[in-house]
Amino acid sequence: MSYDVHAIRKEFPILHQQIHGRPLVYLDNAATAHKPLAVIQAITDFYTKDNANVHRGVHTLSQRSTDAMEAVRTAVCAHINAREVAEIIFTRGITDSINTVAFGMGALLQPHQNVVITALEHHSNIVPWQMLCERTGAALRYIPMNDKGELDLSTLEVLVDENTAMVAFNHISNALGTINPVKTILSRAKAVGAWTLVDGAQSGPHALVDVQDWDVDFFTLSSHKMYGPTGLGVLYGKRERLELLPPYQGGGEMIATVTMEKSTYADIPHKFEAGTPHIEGIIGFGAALDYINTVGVDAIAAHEAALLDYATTTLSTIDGFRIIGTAENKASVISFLVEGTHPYDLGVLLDQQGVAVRTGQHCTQPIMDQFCIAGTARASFAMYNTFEEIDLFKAALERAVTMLR
Ligand code: C6P
Repeated sequence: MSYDVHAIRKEFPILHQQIHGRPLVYLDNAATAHKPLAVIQAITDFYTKDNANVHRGVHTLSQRSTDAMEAVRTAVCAHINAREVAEIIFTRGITDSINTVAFGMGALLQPHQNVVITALEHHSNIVPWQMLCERTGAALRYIPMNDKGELDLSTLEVLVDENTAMVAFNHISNALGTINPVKTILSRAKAVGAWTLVDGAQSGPHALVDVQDWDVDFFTLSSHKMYGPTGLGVLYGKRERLELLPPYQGGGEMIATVTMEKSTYADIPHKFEAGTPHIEGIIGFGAALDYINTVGVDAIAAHEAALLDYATTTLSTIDGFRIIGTAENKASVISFLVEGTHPYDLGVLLDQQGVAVRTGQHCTQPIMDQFCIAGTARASFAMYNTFEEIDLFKAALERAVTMLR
């Protein structure tokens, strides 16, 4: 069946509105994606029929809430092909997932060891490792990138050595769209016995990941970038790694026993899920996963790749248009500058014409520093974007540039 983008758009009520008298053209999907009716309905149904705390009650509503939440854990397990459901932990987001691992490694890391990240990371995959290295005296290294925004893997063998405890990097860069050679990096990390973490914030909505095929130790997903609710993420970890990590937060439901002197912890995944979880978010995320799988991740990726090609070609005809991040292997993100204009001004003038893009550093200041720029404007595409919207975006950008020059 051909990809019916107009049928898909009908499922996203937020898209059908005017902004400043113009139809909304939403191109800020790398920041957060919109929610289909199935997700909105699942959350409404939960509060209308089932709302109760989970794992805490014998009453019917609590049982229903618990079953609904645990069904989503099972769905996530299947979606990324984890070995077992207990390896799926619900967190507050990618940031929380990475902090959980980085904090836990504080108990394991030795001062002579090192952690390797890349020059292409979001702040949430830099700062937690800096904090860990400051606490433990370990060194933080990073794999550099070239002028196209691709990682320079010639340095891999030197940087990842027998003292490397962790290699942590993203699958797809949010700032430039670069798709990183995950298996090559993982293979080097495994050769020296290092642990591995892949940040899947930007790949979750666009690519199917098989964590057993990758043989990665930790993998993270963000619900809100996958058409689900905000405030929810997933941390996948291999059982043997999660069992070694101490928990990041203490509280209710993460314990086995508590006395006034000492506590023992529950088994995974509960050891890492202190407090009442984001139940409605998890249930909404389950509906989002169903929705993505019904449309088909491969079909979504093909549609977005076509949008990326079209946008790259058509926007490049604008005088002074420059794409930051021109990797061979790219996802549907275009970070750009236009000569003689500031990205912030472009963002404001595009918004005046109904077009939503993100401007600034995109939480990746080191990337901007390497390109010697203050920031970019960024357009990022999702399953519901159309070729007509790219034409509207181009026309709006041309008008903005004319006004600013
Ligand atoms: N990037 C963007 O506009 P949280 O905020 O925890 O859900 O996700 C953080 C994060 C981590 N890694 C990558 C690669 C990301 O893209 C993000 C979120 C958004 O690019 C918001 S800054």
